[in-house]
Amino acid sequence: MASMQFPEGFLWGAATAAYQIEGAANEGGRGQSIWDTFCRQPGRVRDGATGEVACDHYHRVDQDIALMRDLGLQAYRFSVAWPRVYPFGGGPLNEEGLAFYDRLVDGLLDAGIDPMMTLYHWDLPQALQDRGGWANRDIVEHFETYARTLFERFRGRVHRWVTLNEPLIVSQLGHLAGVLAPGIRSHEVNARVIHHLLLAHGKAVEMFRELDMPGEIGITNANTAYEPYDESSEHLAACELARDFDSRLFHDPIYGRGYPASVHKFYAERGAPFPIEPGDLPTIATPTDFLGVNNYSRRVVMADRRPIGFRFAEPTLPVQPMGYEEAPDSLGDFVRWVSKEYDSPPIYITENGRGDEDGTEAAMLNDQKRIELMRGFLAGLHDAIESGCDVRGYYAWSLMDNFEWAFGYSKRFGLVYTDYETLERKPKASARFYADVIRDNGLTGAT
Ligand code: IFM
Repeated sequence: MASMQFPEGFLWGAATAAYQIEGAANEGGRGQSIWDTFCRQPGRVRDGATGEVACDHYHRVDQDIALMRDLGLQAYRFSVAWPRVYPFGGGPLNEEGLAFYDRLVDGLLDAGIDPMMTLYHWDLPQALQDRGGWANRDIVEHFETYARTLFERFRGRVHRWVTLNEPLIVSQLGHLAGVLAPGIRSHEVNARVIHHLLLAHGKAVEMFRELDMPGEIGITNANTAYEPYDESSEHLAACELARDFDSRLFHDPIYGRGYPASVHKFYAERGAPFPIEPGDLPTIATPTDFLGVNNYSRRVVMADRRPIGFRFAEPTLPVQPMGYEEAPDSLGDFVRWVSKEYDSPPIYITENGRGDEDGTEAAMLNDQKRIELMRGFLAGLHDAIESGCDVRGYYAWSLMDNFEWAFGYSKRFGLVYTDYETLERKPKASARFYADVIRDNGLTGAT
């Protein structure tokens, strides 16, 4: 492979999320989250797994920062557990929870690693869910209070901020399919959830500007690269519909276009219109500094007569344990699509990676398939940058194996192996591969 150099100053990092790694679920004054509740409900999470211990990052934060430094990471994306900061969502602030993130952020800065803080990565305080969660408009005000607390506390120390992680998954899988917390299946609820997630994002960005915060703020969306089954007009139209429901839904409003008409109509016809109030759409469209892109794969889209008008074709590429096609081009393809669609926003790849089915430690450590796929993803990303896309950094998902939501601990996404018995961390072959990528600022023939 020819050498592929990334632009000077390109940021190389890795990502995690609070509930997936922290553990210490009942320590440090942390309140309950919807994931604590969901995990306790029989049959919701594979093998009855919970995030109670997870990777025990809460107690091993110094060791984990040293690990990042050894890998040469320049940046680290993590999320704050809302119930650690506000155990009941609103009400009393938990200083001990904030102190944990002080320690993390200061440790990262001391190690020369740039922190990217995500405000919400799915662990809503249960107390707020008890009052309707994201379906209740009051949540927006609670999110504002929470965001302000973090902005004021970490001002000048954290320069890159993400409001929400993958609102599409929160809505679709949490409130429509019901396979993630809080496990609701309702169009009516979901329409409200979608709108309030976007509004909370917009309010946080407005506040960031009002406080004249130094640094950058954006949202991270979940994305699939969609390809039409063939070039016929019916499949092309179906592909655009898939993009409306899964891609444009959480991008169009942010970029000032309001909701895609097709999605708007779908919910309105089900008696569940988006509860838009005057001023909401301009707030949601408050300009951001970057777009966070998460991508793992592609889907081929076909026309279908069923209600939405599209369906996904059977995979033709090898399928990973997560069910995703092994599609190395998907990252570059999506970045090219989103750049063209929204006038080339600055982009950080906030997640990208591959999940292995749990197996022997030896097999997990020698993760050649991950290396092969990452190499392909990065080659595609490099191509997209060469063609003019403004991509500024890449955060591999994930730093270490962790709690993969409804899959429990059965899927391993880490560059670093987690032994869940001893909680020992062991860098995989992919960690060494990635350390070389970082050192070389790209892919070299020898990598
Ligand atoms: O583990 C998740 C993460 O929390 C959100 N994005 C996808 C990852 C892999 O499934």
